Order: sequence, then structure tokens, then C-alpha cells
Amino acid sequence: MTKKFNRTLVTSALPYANGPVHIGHLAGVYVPADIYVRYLRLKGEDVIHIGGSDEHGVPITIRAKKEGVTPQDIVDKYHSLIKKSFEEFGITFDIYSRTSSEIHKKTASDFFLDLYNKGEFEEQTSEQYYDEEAQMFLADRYIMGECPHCGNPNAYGDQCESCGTSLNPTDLKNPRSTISGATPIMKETKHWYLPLDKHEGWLRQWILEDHKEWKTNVYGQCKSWLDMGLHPRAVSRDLDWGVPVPLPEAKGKVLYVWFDAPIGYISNTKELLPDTWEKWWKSEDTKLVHFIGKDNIVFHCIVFPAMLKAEGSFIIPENVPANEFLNLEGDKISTSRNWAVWLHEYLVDFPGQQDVLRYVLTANAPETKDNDFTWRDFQARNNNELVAILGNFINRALVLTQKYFDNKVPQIHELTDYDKETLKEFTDVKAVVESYLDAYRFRDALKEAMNLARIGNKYLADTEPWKVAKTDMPRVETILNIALQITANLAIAFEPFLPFSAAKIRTFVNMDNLSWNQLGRVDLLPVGHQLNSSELLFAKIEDETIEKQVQKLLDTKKANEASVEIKVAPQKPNVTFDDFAKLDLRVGKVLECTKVPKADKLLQFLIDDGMGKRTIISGIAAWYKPEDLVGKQVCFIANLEPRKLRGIESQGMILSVEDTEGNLSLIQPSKEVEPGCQIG
Ligand code: B3M
Ligand code: ZN
Repeated sequence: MTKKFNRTLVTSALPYANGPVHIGHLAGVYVPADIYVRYLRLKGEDVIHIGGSDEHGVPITIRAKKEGVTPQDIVDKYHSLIKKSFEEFGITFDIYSRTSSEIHKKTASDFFLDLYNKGEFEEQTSEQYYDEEAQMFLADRYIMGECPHCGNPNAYGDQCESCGTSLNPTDLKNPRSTISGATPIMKETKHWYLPLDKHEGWLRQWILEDHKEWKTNVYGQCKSWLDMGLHPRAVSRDLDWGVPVPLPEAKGKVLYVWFDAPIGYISNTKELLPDTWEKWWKSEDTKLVHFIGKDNIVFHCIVFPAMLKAEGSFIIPENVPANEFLNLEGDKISTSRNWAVWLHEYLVDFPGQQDVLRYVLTANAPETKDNDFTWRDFQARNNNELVAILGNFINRALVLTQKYFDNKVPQIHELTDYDKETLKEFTDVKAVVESYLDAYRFRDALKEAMNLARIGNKYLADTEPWKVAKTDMPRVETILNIALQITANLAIAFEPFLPFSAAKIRTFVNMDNLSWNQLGRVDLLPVGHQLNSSELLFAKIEDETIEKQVQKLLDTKKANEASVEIKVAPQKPNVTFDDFAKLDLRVGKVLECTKVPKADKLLQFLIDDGMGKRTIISGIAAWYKPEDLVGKQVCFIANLEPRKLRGIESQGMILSVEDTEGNLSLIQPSKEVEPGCQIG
């Protein structure tokens, strides 16, 4: 069944605004999406490309905590950085907005309420880890403990980064809260669940029967999810960063980031087209296509469609051409290990060479399996393909026209059989490139476009107009006319892939309005048409340049190995001296120290503070026996607002240092001083 569509709504995954974007993002999602929308635009089709930053979720709150700033500070910083990188690489969004926008919060909140009112959710109460000291439920990432598989003492509640196993927080031995260090307790909490099991029937039919044409990696992943059986999924979380659950009984709860983020596509369309957005989301003749990476498949093929269906008035995607992952020099790209080629850094090292990266990432795109980016391959593709074939051909065609015909398109005389063969070959390319682009096979499409340049390059090499010029000028005219027509065709064929170079070629041949439908035509440039001066499109990349990049990665590797687990927190923003001086830091002497009943992390201190006695509670019980501390000197904050822990008022805070394994040790003056002496 082939449907007739009148417009295409393309979305690209909303990247988390908790770090800059790297080549993996470009290769997996944004370059393919951009190729596709540029192609459709060039065909004159009605298409919009929706993007934006995903600004909620736990990783953002963790990053904020580490850097000592607010989550909003984090997303403001990275949203701008990411947006700029996309612009610089020519990724053409019709809108690139963000999920912290008011319009998004309202859209997501209303969407939830609508489903709630329609009875589309189930309420479930479950037990989750709760930090009594910090008085909050703990997201999986906020719980650390010992990995049951490899014994790593610092595994997270969702995953052990040492052995890669995914975990549930309850799998961890000796769990601890990363917020306070306390041992979390189990506490009941209520959440709203989307009963995916109830959607299984139509999802099976829609994907497994009606969309057999989906990419095999996508289809296969969906099939295995469906075959395992779907279960209700919580759409809310106990967290203070996100879109609040719009129900009176839901204080302190927000929408799960994977509930609100895909709604971001809708909010951003609304922001772009306040009056006509519904046409894009609610008409059966709109083709909705989601570009994403493979880790997002279940959310875009199962969860979001179920949400849309439950709402009832939205269309669901026609295709989800997800890519696999791109590795870097044989290793998984990792933000935390700094194992990446960052787009903003690439542009410093390779200014103006966006198309080279776009080319390499497309030629080597992880379309059907994970692929590897290597700097050697980058160099080889630039030097042997972009420079030696595409750049070389165009440069020769233009320079010879300049030399012999004063930059005017010469006329065609008689065609030889070889000319005819060449022309035939390149008129056929259009249909082939199109069939690949329509099937989201961008690597193959690019290969065909490159083939066009190869045909041109071979044609000039075989016909040798620079030699023929000595004897037969009319023949040179014919040859160069053909070469120039091929050149103009290349401006069209490469526009989706290498937009910066395609724009340059258009300027060289002095043609502004080239459209996809002209591809394959041999009369794009009329005889006598004036060309502009040209320059080299691509430059050879020297070994030295590549060695520098390789060295940079080797340095990263070395630093990672040296620091294995040395993960010191980044420095917090500066404070003024006055801010510092507000803190009253002093030395005290421990008079008594006991365990706090039923709290295995807490010790209760009675301190001689030089002025009297005070009680301070400290979460260091795991590392000291209380009796060993009596008589010792400790450092403490004297003027910290008192607060109650386990019903006991703590009048200050004892200072300790956390090592890279998460162990605490008390800070003491190196010589004994009188209790009450000030630190500063
Ligand atoms: N932010 C995950 C990711 O960046 C997530 C995508 C949301 S798309 C609605 O991989
Ligand atoms: Zn492990």
C-alpha cells in the first residue's frame, strides 16, 4: 500500500543539552536528516525540519550539581553551543527550539492532562529508593553501590560503567545516595503509567505487517520489543527538574523526560507555525519521519506512537530511519571520557571544511551497522575522492574554459560515440540517486553522486582537451561544453550532501536557481553563458595535520588511563572574597561521638567549639569508629543554618574530603590549636 502524501514533517532527535555535539551526533542523525530535507526542498516539496534541545532529565541535573550551577545554567550554555554547531555545519532546521520554553511546558502538560482525562493512564504505587537526609527520591543515577557482576564499588543505579551491565538500583550492594552519602531507604511513591501492553495489538499490525519496508535494524529492534511483550511504562518521576505533573496530588513530580521530549517536536512546530501546525501533525496526507540514533528506537516506534494514538487526533510516523552508532578509532564515543571529535573543536582545526566532515560521515555512515571513524580514512577520502575526483574535475573544466573561452560556455559541435555514452551515463544517475534517497540510503546516494564526478573526471582524462587544443578547437568546445554541463549537474547532485561546495559551484557556473528536477539535463548552461572565476573546492590534507589529530586522541587515551578513576569534579564558578568571608570556619575538639540509631551513615558529635558545646551530625559513619574520634580535632562550619537530621538538630557541618573512590576522611589542622580558632 503506497500512500499519497502532500507534505513531509521531518524531525531530528532533540539532543540533551548537557554537553556539546560531536561527530557521532552528526553521522547518526543530523547529516542524514539534513540531506533528506535539502533533497525534498530542492524538489520543491512541502517540507519542514523540526529540531531543538532536550533540556530535561537527570543527566542535566547531575552535570549542574557537579559544576555547582543550576540546571537552567547548564541548558542555556549547551543549547546555544549546540545550536551554533548545527548552523555552522549547515544543518538546516526550520526551527531549533528547546524544551524549557513556555510553549513546550504548556503543550506537554496539556498532553498529559488530556490523556489523564481520557483515562489512558494507570496509577501505580511502587517502592523506590529515598534519601532521608536530602529528603528526596533518588533517580537511578543518584544511587551508587557495588556492582553485583564485577564488584566495581562505584556502579550507578542504572548501569555499571566498569563492566557495562545495565542494572536496577536494587541490584546494587551497599547502595548509597550520591546526594548525601546516606544509605537510601525504600519508600512508596505513586506514578502514572502508560499501559503499552494495551497498545500491543495495533503496534504489531502497524509495524510488523504494514511497515516491512523499515530499515532492518529498526524493524528488528521493534520486533524483539514486541515479541518480549510490552509493559506499562511510568511517565512521571520524582524530580525537581522538568515539566511538573499537572495534578494537585503530584507535588514534587515531573513528567518523565521521555514523555515530554517527543512532545517537543509538536511544541516546536507550534512555535514555528502557530496557525497551521495542526495541518502538519493531524492530516493523514502528512508524512512524518523521525531521524534518530538506535538507542532511541523504542521511544519513537513504540512509546511516542502509543502516546499519539492514545490522544487520538495525531498522525503516527511513516518511517523512522534510525542509524547505528559511529565509533571513533575503534572505541565507543564517550563524552565523559572525552573520546570524541567535538564539532566546535573540528571547526577550529579545519576552518571552512564542514563539507569534508559531512562527506566522510555520509560515505561512512553507520546506516546498517556500527561504523568506525578514523582520521586516516578522513584524510584518504578527502585527498583521494574530494580533491582528486570532484575538486579536480570541476577545477579542470573551469580553468580550461577560462583559458580557451574567456569563461563563456562554448558550443557543441558533433558528438562522438564516446560523448554520447558519457552523456547517457550521467543522465541515468538521477533516477538511481533518487531511489536511494527515497529509501534513506544516503551512503549509496552519495556514492552515485560521486560517480557523476568520476564520469566527468574520466571524460576529461580520456578526451585530453589540453592536447586537442593544439589541433582542433571545435572539438575542445564540445568537450568543455559537456564538462560544464556535468559541472552544473554536480551543483545539483551535491547540494543535499555538500551544501557549502554546491553553493560555490553554483557561483562558479553563475546559476542561482538549480532545482533537483534539472538533474541529468545536458543543457543547463546555455551557449555563451558567462561563468565566474573559480577557486579550488578542496585542499589536500597533509600527514602532519592528521598526525596532530591522532596525537590529540592518544593524549586523551593516556590521560584517561592515568586517571583511571580519578574523576575530580570540575572547578565551581568563582566567588568573591566577601562571599568567602561570610563563612565562619573553625576548629573544634570532639567531646563525644556516637552512632545515630537506625542511620548507618550518620555520627552524632558533641564538639567543644571554644564558646561552648554544640551538636553536629555528619555522614561519615562508614569510615570511622565513633570511639576513635573522641579527643580529635575537627574543622567545621560554625554559621551554617542549623538543620534537623533524624530529629536531631545539627548545628554546623564537619568538613571532610571525598577521595576518588567516594571515601570520606576528616580534615584536621596539622598542629593542635585551641578549640574555637578560626580558619581562613
Ligand atoms: N535527548 C536522547 C538522545 O539525545 C534524547 C532524544 C530525545 S528525542 C525526542 O539521544
Ligand atoms: Zn560491573
